[in-house]
Amino acid sequence: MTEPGDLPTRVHDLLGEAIRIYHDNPAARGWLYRQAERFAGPLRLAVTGTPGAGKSTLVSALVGQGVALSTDGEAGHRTWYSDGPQPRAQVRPLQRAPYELPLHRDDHGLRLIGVPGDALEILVEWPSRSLRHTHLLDTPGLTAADAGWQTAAELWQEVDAVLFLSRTLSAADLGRVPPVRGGWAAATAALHVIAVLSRADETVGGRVDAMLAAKQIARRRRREPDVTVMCQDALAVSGLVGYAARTLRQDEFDAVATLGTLPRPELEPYLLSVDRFRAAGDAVALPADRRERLLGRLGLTGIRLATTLVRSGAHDTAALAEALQRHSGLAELQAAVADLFSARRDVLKSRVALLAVEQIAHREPGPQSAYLLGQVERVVAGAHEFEELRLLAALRTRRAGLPGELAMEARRLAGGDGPTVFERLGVPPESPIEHLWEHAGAAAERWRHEAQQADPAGRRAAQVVLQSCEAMLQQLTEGVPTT
Ligand SMILES: Nc1nc2c(ncn2[C@@H]2O[C@H](COP(=O)(O)OP(=O)(O)OP(=O)(O)O)[C@@H](O)[C@H]2O)c(=O)[nH]1
Ligand SMILES: [Mg+2]
Repeated sequence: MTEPGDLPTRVHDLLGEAIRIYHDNPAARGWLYRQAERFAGPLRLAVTGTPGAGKSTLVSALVGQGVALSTDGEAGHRTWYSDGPQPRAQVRPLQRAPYELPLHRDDHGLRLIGVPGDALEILVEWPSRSLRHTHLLDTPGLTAADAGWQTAAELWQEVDAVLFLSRTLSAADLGRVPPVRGGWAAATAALHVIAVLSRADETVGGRVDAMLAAKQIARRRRREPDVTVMCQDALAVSGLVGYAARTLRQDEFDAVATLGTLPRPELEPYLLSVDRFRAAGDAVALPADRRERLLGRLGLTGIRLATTLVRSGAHDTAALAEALQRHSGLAELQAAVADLFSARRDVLKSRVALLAVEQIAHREPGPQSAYLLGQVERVVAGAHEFEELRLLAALRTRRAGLPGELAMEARRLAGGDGPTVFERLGVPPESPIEHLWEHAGAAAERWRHEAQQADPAGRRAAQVVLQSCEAMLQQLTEGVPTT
C-alpha cells in the first residue's frame, strides 16, 4: 500500500476535491454534494430482478413487516424504504415537485391511492430498526427486452449493493443484469451483487424437497462462470416463508400444530396439492377459512415444512418462527448481506463514489477532468480493499483453492471476522503492539510461503492475504490506531 489512509478516507478526500473543482458549476456541484451525502449515509440496497420474482415480498421479509407497497397506478416507479419516526410516503413525479400522499395499511401491506402515472420514485418512511442502517429499494421487474435498460444501468450506479432475484438463476435471467463497461468498474462489478434464487419453495414444481432442491441449484450455480462474474454469492430463498416466519402469529402456530397432531399418513395425501388441501373438509380438523389463510401465508410447501418442524420439536411460535426462517433461506441471506454488504459498507460506497467522480469528469469535461480521472485511477490501483472483498466471496463459495484450515485463516486475515487488526490477527483487543507485530510478522511469513504454491487459484488467494498482512505491518509501523 503506497497511498496514505484507507480506501474510504482517500475516496472522501477525492469527493471533496471534485466538489472544489466544480465549485463554479452549480448543477455538478449539487450532484456531487448528493454523492457525498450518500457516501456518508446508510447502505443503499436494491432488491431487483425479473418480473414477479418475489421482490416486494422479500423486501417485507427483510424489514420483518408488511411494507410491500401497492398502488392503484402503473407500477413503473421504484420505492425506497427508510426508517422514520412515523409512517409517511412522498411521491416524486417526473419534472414536478415532490409531494406527500396518505399511506394506508391493510392485511396485504401498504397502499397508496392517487399515485400519478409519471411517478418516478416513492419514498416510504417506516419506523423500523432494520431500516436504520440500510435503505431498501424495491424496483419494477427487468424484462428481457427492457426498454428501461438505461434506467436499469443508472439504477445500478445509484445503489451500493444489489440483490438480484430470479426464479431459475438461468443464463437468460442473469442476462438482464445491465452490462458494465470495461476497466476497473467491470472488474469490481460483482462485488456488490448477491444473486437470489427466489420463490425457492416453488422450485421443482413445489415438490416436498423444493427448498432443498433450490439450495442445491444455488450452490451449483454459484461456482459456474456466468454466475461468478456477476455476483459474490448465490443463495436460494423463499421470501414468502421467510416473511411468514418473521411475522408468525400464535393462531398460525396453533393451526400448524393442529395439522401436526394428525398422523403423517393421514395428513400427507391432503398436502399433495393446493386443491386437495382446499377440499380436505373435516378430515384435517381445520376450518376452510383457516386453511385458506395458512395457504396465503406459507404456501403448500411452507405448510408441509412447518408441520414437519412442529413434529420434530418446534413447540411454540418462537421456535417455529426461528426454524422457518432458517429453512426459508432468509437467515442465510441476512447473514450474507451482513457479511458481504453491511460489514463492507465503506468499501462498497467507495466504489460507487469513485464511479460518480469518473462520471462527472466525463459528463462535465473541463480543464481538471483529466486530473480527476487520474486520481480515480490512482485510488483504485491502491485499493487492496476490493481484492479482499473478492477473496472473501471466493472463500465463502469455496472457489479460493485453499484447504479448510488455511481458508479460515485467510478469511480472518482478510477481515472476514472484522476489520480491526485485533480481529484480523485473532488476538484479544488491547493486545500490546509487540504482540501484534509478532503475530502479523509470523502470518506474513506463512503466507509468503503459501503464495509460492502451485495451484494458481490458491496462489492468487495467498497473495491477497499476504498483502493484507503487509498492510497490517505497515499500519503498525505508522502507529495508525488499530481499533
Ligand atoms: N410460493 C411463493 N410465492 C411467492 C414468494 N414470493 C412472492 N410470492 C408470490 O408471488 C407473487 C408476486 O410476488 P411479489 O413479491 O409481488 O413479486 P415482485 O417481484 O415484486 O413482482 P413485480 O413487482 O410485479 O415484478 C405474489 O402472489 C406473491 O405472494 C415465495 O417465496 N414463494
Ligand atoms: Mg413488486
